[in-house]
Amino acid sequence: MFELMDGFLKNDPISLQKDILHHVEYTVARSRFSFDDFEAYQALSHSVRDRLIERWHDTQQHFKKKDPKRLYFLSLEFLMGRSLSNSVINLGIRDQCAEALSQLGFEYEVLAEQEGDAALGNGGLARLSACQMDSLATLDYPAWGYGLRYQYGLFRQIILDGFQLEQPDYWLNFGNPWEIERVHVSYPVKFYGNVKEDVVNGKKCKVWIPGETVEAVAYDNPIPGYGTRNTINLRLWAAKPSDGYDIESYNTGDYINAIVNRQKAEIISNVLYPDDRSYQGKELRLKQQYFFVSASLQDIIRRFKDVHGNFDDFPDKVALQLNDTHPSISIAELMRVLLDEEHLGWKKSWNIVKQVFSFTTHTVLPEALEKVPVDLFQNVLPRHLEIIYDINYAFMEELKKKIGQDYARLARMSIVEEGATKNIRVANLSIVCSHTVDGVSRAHYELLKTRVFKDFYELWPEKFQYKTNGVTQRRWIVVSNPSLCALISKWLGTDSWIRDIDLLARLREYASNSDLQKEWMMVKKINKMRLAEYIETMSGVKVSLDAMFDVQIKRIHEYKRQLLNILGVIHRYDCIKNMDKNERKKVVPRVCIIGGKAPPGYEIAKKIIKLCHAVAETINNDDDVGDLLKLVFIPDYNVSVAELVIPGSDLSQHISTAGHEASGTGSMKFLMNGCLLLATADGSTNEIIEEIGAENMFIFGAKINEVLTLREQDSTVEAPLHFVRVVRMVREGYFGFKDYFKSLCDTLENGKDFYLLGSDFASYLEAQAAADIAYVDKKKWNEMSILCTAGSARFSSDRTIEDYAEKTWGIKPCKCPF
Ligand code: 26Q
Repeated sequence: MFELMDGFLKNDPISLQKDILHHVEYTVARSRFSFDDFEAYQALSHSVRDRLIERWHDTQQHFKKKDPKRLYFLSLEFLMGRSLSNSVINLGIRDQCAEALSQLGFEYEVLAEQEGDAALGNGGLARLSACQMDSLATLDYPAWGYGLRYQYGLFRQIILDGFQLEQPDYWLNFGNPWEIERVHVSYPVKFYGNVKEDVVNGKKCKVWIPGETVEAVAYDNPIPGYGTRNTINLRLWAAKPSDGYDIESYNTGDYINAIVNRQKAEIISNVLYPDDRSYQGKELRLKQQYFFVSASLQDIIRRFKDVHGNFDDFPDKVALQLNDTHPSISIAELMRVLLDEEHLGWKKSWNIVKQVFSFTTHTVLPEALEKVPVDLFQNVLPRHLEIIYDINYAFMEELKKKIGQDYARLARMSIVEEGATKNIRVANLSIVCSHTVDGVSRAHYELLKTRVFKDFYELWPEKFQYKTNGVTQRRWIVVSNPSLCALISKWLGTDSWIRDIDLLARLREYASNSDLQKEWMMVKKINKMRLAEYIETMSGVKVSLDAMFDVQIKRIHEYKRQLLNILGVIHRYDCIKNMDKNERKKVVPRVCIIGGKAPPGYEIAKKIIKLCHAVAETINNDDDVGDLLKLVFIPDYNVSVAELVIPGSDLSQHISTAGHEASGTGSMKFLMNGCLLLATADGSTNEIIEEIGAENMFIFGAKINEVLTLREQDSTVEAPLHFVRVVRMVREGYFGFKDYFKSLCDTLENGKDFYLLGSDFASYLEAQAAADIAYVDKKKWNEMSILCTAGSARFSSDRTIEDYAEKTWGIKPCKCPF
């Protein structure tokens, strides 16, 4: 049935069509004469997947033959979004698929929309992992991703009467054609129990007698590179009961209960924890971390041992990347395997461990650093706790030699935090045991050196680096904005920028060209139309395409200051209401769009969502204001919603209190799509300013080094009148729900304005006014917009990954021949 070319599946429309029909009949099991959009999506996906599998096999075969140093990217979160649209682009078969389908009476775009998002992550960190996997594949690096196959991804956000409700995301309900279940790739993972002394080969050693075993089963997700045959693997682990699980119950004859108990093993990979940086020390979370790390290391060591007789070459063949502290228990696990199973002795094991790990932190706040109570550790992973104590002892001894008896500093740097409850400081463990510690932007790196990890920086300055985050232009331009993609390629005379992003800079030459500007504006209009339709379906609000689409989409958090945005909208509304007819003629119409999920237990964040709805209700129903101002909340923000919203935005907001956003990557996606930025000088914004110039952005607010002083002054300095007025409107019930919003208003007044909304308010309004003025001058605005795209090259994850490969991981491309 399948048409082969040189032994490979062919990619012409006729061959694709045959494959689709084959899968309709034999995989989806529907009649080839009658199948619906979803079934067509399934059949198309299976046809694409077949092609991915071929490339996957060839790539793995090639890696095996060449045996290069491999990178293993360990992350508890990957936000992959949809796979079909991304795969057909990276395989270069989008048009062929569209043609094959159209002859069958289906539209490619409609089918692509059938797919739900794979949402196995929370936000920035998780989407970054996905972008980096795309770059690793495209740049031919011999890399693997490892993570957890949660049955429930990030919760779905439902809005009821303006309040956020969370619903489970049972994303596997309709099957997942993008994964390959490997029933034979499974490893036992052990928990609990105790540690005994033993003698092996005449030497004393420790033996862990675990109390529970759970099986980790591999699910492989092929990640295709663009313009290359290389297709790498994202291996996600699912928990299954092991044969040895709860043998006791069988022996006591309680068969039914024994089966019920067995199923409990699966809980480990059931659900993704919503990002709650203050939510720590939960047993299930620790078990998730160890489960995926233990299975991954068994897999990695097995692969290494297939080729190598001893561990001498391990650091030359294996790089282990810790995506934040979440997988850091792998340090103790590798040490345990080398010590207790391979019997290499402490010195040799430690020498290996300290050469293989690199650690990237995504946090700014010291209080957000992960801690695990020692009691919990002792119970779940007793042998690992011992090893961590031993590592800490050696570290403390070494440190004393260097810094003497500075007990305060020793206590701060210790991996073990003493106190009422003793804790393991996972970040300290990660720094001590990694050869490199990376920040995610230059500003973040400066904060790490001077505040968060100051003591460690002074001890080991050479360990600290940064790699400014980046995003993949494949998903964020080619997949999500096909019209812009075509326009860029037309003007550059090539589509090579899709692999070689630096070429984008050549657009600068044409930034003031009126022909390009006209076409640029047309593309924006098409994308705004698509977004306007979506807004109308989701919220019932009709918006004018002439209005400036002003967007803030990201997780809801006080530090990201969606509240500042909403207060700004209230101010705008208040101003319009007080204008006469003539003044109103000068107003630049705005559609303010906010979207994002609040962590389920974060009360204030949830109130911000409700406030947005309450204000929207008032404004959108005020005929007196009409198209001059609209406010809409886009529910259930996720990767595919972002793909729709970003290309249709004119202005986007990245307005965190300076010093709080480690990097921010949303801004980079908007930048690539020619959307102007209204931003504080936080995270990666400073680097964006360097690339495109402050004159092409709307920058406002306190700088990182001013924030601490402002905070001290906050109780003494009076907030500006405009600010006091809009907060009072909320407090006094102008938008209803007076009692409900009281605690929200309390976070802004009486010296409690920790995130400095009051002190930044005036300059925020100025930046907004500057954006209004710029928008009126269409020529100028278009030029700025083109310069945004042209200046976005530095923010491609291709650049980030090449940097990591060279400076942190020491890996080289390993290209699979076509
Ligand atoms: C912690 C404990 C228990 C449960 C969950 C968590 C948890 C989960 C996810 C803590 C943090 C996260 C995610 C953090 C994150 O996304 N950070 C963002 O990372 C981006 C990529 O580097 C940066 O651009 C953002 O600035 C940063 O906020």
